Amino acid sequence: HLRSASDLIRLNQLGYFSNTTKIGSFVGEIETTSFTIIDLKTGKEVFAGNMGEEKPAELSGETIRQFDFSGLKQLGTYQIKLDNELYSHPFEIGNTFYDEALIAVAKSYYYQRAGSEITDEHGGRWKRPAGHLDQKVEFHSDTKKGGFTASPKGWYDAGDFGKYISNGSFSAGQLLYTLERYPNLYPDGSLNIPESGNSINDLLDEIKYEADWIATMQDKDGGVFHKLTTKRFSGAIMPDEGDKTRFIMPKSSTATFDFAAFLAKMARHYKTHDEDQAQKWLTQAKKAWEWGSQNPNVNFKNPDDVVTGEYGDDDSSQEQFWAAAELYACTGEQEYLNFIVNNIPDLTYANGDGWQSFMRYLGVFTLLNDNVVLPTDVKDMLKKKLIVVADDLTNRVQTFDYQQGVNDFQWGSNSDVQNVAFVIGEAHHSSPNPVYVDAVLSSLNYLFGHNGTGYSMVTGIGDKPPLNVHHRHSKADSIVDPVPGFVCGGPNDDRQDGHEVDYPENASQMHSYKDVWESYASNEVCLNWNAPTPYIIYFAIEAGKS
Ligand code: G3I
Ligand code: 9MR
Repeated sequence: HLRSASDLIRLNQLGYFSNTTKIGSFVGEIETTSFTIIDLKTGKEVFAGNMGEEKPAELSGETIRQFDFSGLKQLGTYQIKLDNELYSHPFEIGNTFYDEALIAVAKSYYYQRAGSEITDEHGGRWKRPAGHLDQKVEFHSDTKKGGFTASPKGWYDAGDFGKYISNGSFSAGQLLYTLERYPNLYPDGSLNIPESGNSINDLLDEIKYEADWIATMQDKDGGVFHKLTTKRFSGAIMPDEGDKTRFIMPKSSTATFDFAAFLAKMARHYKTHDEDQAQKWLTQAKKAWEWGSQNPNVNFKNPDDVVTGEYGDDDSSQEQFWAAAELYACTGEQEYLNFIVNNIPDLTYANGDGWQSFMRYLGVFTLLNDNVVLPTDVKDMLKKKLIVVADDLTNRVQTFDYQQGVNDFQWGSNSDVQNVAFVIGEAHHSSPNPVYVDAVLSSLNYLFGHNGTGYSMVTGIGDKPPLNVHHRHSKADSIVDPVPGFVCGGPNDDRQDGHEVDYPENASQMHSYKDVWESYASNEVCLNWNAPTPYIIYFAIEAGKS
């Protein structure tokens, strides 16, 4: 009984849980104020309701009416129907509709492996030869080192083939935190990667592939090189076709602290599997901390002949706080505790808070873990601050057009929406509140189609996912479907690619998105945009059960 879907009805294209709130939106003008829901198995109407008042959705520049169908609890597959002519994307009411996405968003990291063949067994249609072995990488002249070093493995950052320490550490750290919260997520065998069957958690195995690269990026003095990239971006080629020289770029304070934080965290997670390896990482992390503490203002700027991603950030204090938190959690040493109590960060969320500032939350989450011993007043204060910011974020979610936490859409806005949900999710673990659950669920609704673009924002997932992401191997292989499981950047009001992309005239913030390869500013994929996703999907699955 499936009818073709209209883009004017926006909802979570995967589904809704039986007992949670269910909201969708209709965009545009229509005579009717009522809606019905059709059961696709029988073709029968099983639910009827009235849409809410028309309201201007400023961020998308549209008029929308929202409708609430929380009353429909019967498991099944459905379409919303309006005025006998418009049908929504099909969606489920059930318990398993997130299962495929949960696997895909973590599996995406395997597909990003540098220096590794993607095999038929583990990669299916997206198998490919290894690219960028990085066994002999040249030091850029600005490092003043000369010569070469081996820096293999790790994940490609995004749609490009660079490897960037800040973003790699931050993303891997957020994934590790997810395992701290949900240790049973992605057990051995669940991701079908080459390490499956070694009795170690599959996501942890995947993260180790990144850790092995990250650990190569430290200089003898403890400082950490910012990135490993070519001088310019390549065209849309397959990884194994890259033939331009790759360079180790100069050191930075942010990369050094991110490295320290991540490797300390990794050491903690890996101790039971390989004590020696864990000890090596911890030693490296401590050395990085020392260098960073003595050199907190070495800000990275691209050398004159380099244009690849800068990941510039002139304030390393958030990274340093995160590093102190992880090193303290590992060692219990006074030096790190002193830093923490003297540098408690402001957790207030501000528009534009992106990857540069999210690390402070990671530090706080680590410190709030029951196993981490802190003076009681410090722990209480951190908890209070977390609740204050979560209440503010929840309020934002409830206020903005499609119940998403963001009203200022910049590069990678989909990650901002998710990181807001992540913080709210952590507040819920600290102080359970049904309002927090609703806010996380509605952020996921946004991600999977209840938004101003009408797309489910994850490749291969949902009825209308992006097909033309800015991801070089997805573009260069001859397969129509992009490599699955990637969250694309999402609406970006700055439209830095505007000279190449035909955005709608006077595009609103939410319409500053285009599913075309050229749109690197709205439709690229990136490690850190996928990093919050496993957590929030799993949070939702747990919430849906109760
Ligand atoms: O912070 C300012 C904000 O204060 C201002 O209001 C706003 C409006 O112009 O701009 C904000 O800065 C933006 C910054 O992202 C915020 O994070 C810059 O304009 C914007 O150009 C910058 O984009 C970064 C982009 O690289 C270009 O350098 C993204 O954050 C970053 O995620 C992205 O990362 C790239 C890597 O460089 C290369 N690999 C792919 C990856 C994903 O696209
Ligand atoms: O393709 C590049 C993408 O991977 C980067 O994230 C992005 C931002 O640094 O830049 C893209 O490259 C574009 C370049 O910055 C400007 N000219 C067009 C390039 C894409 O075709």
